[in-house]
Amino acid sequence: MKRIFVIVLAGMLWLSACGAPKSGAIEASDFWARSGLKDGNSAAYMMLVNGTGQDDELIGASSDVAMAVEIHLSQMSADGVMQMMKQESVAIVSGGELELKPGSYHVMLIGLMKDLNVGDEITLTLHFQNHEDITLTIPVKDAADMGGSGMDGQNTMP
Ligand SMILES: [Cu+2]
Repeated sequence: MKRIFVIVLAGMLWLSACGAPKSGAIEASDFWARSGLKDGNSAAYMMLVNGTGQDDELIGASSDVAMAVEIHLSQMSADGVMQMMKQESVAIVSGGELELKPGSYHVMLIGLMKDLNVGDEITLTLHFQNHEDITLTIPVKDAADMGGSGMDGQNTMP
């Protein structure tokens, strides 16, 4: 019995000592949004790294450049059609990363309030289950220059 207790205690110490490197925050990098026309759609992309030491989830985003902002996942359906599915949340485990990129996860900007031209900047706020909001100033780029064709920015309403 005593021996089991010692093993459990050692295990707890090991877990606490070997957690992921902790920056104490979720950090966003490499963010950009695709250009688009007023009343059309666009999408924003980025890399998110969870250095908080605890699992978290991206649960939404908001921006004043679009009528609605949703988290989407683009996936090829069984019959070969690219589809976008709204995600209620996307997990980012402790020490893990979440890459939002063309043809995969993205922040969908639905119903643009104005043209998004290359060189413009938009403000986007990310919402998490645990972490505080992150507000980013995101440059608008030409998706063709970013190696992303994808369908995320097409004028298909989800
Ligand atoms: Cu989408």
